[in-house]
Amino acid sequence: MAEPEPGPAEGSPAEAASNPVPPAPIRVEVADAIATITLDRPDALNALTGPMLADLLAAFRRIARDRAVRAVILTGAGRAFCAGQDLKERLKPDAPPLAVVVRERYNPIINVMRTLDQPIVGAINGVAAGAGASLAFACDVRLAAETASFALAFGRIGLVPDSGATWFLPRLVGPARAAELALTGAALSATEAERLGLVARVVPAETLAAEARDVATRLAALAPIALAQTKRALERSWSLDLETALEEEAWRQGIAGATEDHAEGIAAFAEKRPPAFKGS
Ligand code: T3D
Repeated sequence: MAEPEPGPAEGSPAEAASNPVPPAPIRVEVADAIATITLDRPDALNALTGPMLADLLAAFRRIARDRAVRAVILTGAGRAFCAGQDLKERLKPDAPPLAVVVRERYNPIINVMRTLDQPIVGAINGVAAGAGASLAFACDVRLAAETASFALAFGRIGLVPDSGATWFLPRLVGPARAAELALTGAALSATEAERLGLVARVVPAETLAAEARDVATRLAALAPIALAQTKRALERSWSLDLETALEEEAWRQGIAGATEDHAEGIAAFAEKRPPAFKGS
């Protein structure tokens, strides 16, 4: 009897090639200075697995270093934006402790999003639940499809809102509504989210991608250093008194005012033409 053909040695490049690890479902497409990140696991409502979170963090870190990218769009494939942590992954016997997961997988993503120089447009195409809602809150500008909804679903599985949810929500909608939403986990429709100021605008589902692209295109045409400083000033404002905020604005204006882009902006205004900002 013939012996079976020996396979490639375990762990060898040949074995890796014959058993390729399926790519983590994060899609990143860069075009016209806009990076579009799509959470692409529609059958599980884009629930986040460990490899997905690692890829999402890597994608944001790459974008942070890429001066050719001037704006980012974050969206989900299919009918959901993101249903938060993949709960089935949590059932695995080797699932890491929750505090470790939050500290090592989620928090770095929220931190990189909030410190990114480039503005992030969240195109919230469907339900954003649990950490999926937190990802949406961490975007700079949120557009929601009529079909979108938000739910701090943590309480229903005996958890505490995380990934920045308890920090963003009171700042976005005020303490009273934040407490209600965080404690009850009640779903918020796109229309209610707009009324509360949680999203900038609600648009028909079929035009969401185009509208998000339009906002990102306008942001990508602006002066990158001024945009980055604006993001930082807004972020810092929460923890500053007015006097310090005024001083920080003056300091940031000094930075923006010393850029070639500012000179270009003034020249373009005088010459009645659109400015061509270079990020310098
Ligand atoms: O490690 C850690 O846990 C720390 C980090 C925690 C942060 C968190 O995000 S905790 C919160 C986790 N998320 C949730 O609790 C939300 C769970 N999902 C839902 O409550 C519902 O799916 C939705 C309200 C989002 C949508 O409901 P519905 O009726 O439109 O859809 P569905 O039928 O429930 O889901 C469709 C499929 O997606 C279904 O798969 P199946 O059964 O057809 O094969 C469902 O299991 C799957 N899915 C939805 N959410 C998740 C999920 N699979 C894994 N994990 C999910 N979070």
